[in-house]
Amino acid sequence: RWKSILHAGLRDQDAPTIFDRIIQRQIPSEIVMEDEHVLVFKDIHPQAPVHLLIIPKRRDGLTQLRYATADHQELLGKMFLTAARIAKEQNLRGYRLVINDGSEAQQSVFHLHMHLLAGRQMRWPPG
Ligand code: DGP
Repeated sequence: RWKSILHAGLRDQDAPTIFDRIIQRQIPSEIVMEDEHVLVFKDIHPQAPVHLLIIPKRRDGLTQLRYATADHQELLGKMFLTAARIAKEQNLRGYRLVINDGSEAQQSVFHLHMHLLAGRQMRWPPG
């Protein structure tokens, strides 16, 4: 079955992810903010005192940032503005935004997401 789906032009990672179940409230998560387009919730494996995930509610082909087109421009801008607004609301002194694209970059969930990390001194380069 997957073979025929792949032949239909879909990528193998277009299968639903755990984030769909979070969006649909089929599994619990600590939701910080939600609107029509984006959902923000706490990462289950926090790498900093504040570790949020900002995701589009409709994946719309964005398993990875690399598949972004001009059609996604507004959504991508929305994700950045959401991060900046939350950082302001939570009075974060400094914060880091991360998008892992591809397994070499340690992407594990193939539904575009932006990590917002804060609450501790960051180091550079990241591991
Ligand atoms: P990445 O490695 O960039 O694909 O990040 C995926 C993140 O998703 C990772 O930091 C852990 C988080 N995550 C995975 N499964 C769940 C889950 O069921 N709930 C929550 N809240 N976060 C999850």
